Amino acid sequence: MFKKVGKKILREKLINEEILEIIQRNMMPMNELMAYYRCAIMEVETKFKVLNEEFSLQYDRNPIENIKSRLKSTDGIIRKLNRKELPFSLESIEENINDVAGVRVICSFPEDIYMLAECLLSQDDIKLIEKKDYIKNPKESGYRSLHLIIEVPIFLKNEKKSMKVEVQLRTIAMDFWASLEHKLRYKKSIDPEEAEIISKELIECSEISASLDKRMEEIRNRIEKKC
Ligand code: 0O2
Repeated sequence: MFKKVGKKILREKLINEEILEIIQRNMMPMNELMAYYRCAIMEVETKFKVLNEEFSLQYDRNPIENIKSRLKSTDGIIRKLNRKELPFSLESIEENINDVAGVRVICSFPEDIYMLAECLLSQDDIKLIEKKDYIKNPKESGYRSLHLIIEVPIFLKNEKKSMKVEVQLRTIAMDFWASLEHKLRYKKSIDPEEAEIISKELIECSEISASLDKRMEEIRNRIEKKC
C-alpha cells in the first residue's frame, strides 16, 4: 500500500518537473527578449537625461519635467498580436510590435518637444523608423503627443542588437489630458450617452489646453528675451 502511494508521488513529481522544464525552456527566450527591451529603455532614458543635464548647464533650465518608462506586459503583447492577427513568436514580436519598450518624456513647453526629438534623432546610433506628429495633427479624440519609433543599439557580451523603442514626447498639459481620457476609454461601465458627452468635453479641453501651452510658451520666451 505504502509502496504504491510512494510510486504515485514520485511519478507526479517527475511529471511536474517535466512541465516545469517545458515552461522554463519556452520562458527563457521570452525573458531574454524582455531583458533586451529593458536595456533599450535604459539607453534611451540615459540619452534624454544627458540632454537634460547639458541644457541645465548651458541654459540654466531643464527641458524635461519627467520621464516615465514601461515595458508592455506579456498579456498586452499577446492581445496586440491577436488583434492584428499576427503569429505568436519572438520574431513576430520583434518585427511587428513597436511599443514593447515605451519611453514617455514630459516637457513643460511644446518647443522643447521638437528640440529634444531633433537632438535624439541627430545621434548617429539612432535610427528613425516612424514619426507620428499628433501635436500638429491631433487625433479625433483630441489626443496630442509626438510619437517616434526608433531603433537603438544595445551592447551585449558578444553582440550588438538593435531594439525598437516607442518614444512619446508631450507637455505636462498633454499628459494630464491623456491620463484622464485614458480613464474614460477603459471605463466599461460608463453609460454610452454620458461617454459621448464626456468625449465632446474632452475635445474642447484638449483645445483649451493646447492654447494654454502656447500662451505659456510665449510668456516663457518673453521672459527669456528680457534676461
Ligand atoms: P498604452 O497602455 O499607453 O501602451 P499601434 O496600435 O501602436 O501599432 P497606433 O494605434 O497607430 O498603432 O499607435 P498610436 O496611436 O500611434 O499610439 C498608440 C499609443 O499612443 C497608445 O498606446 C497610447 O499610449 C497613445 N494614444 C494614442 N491615441 C490615444 C488617445 O486617443 N488617447 C490616449 N489617452 N492615448 C492615446 P496603447 O497601446 O493604446 O496603450
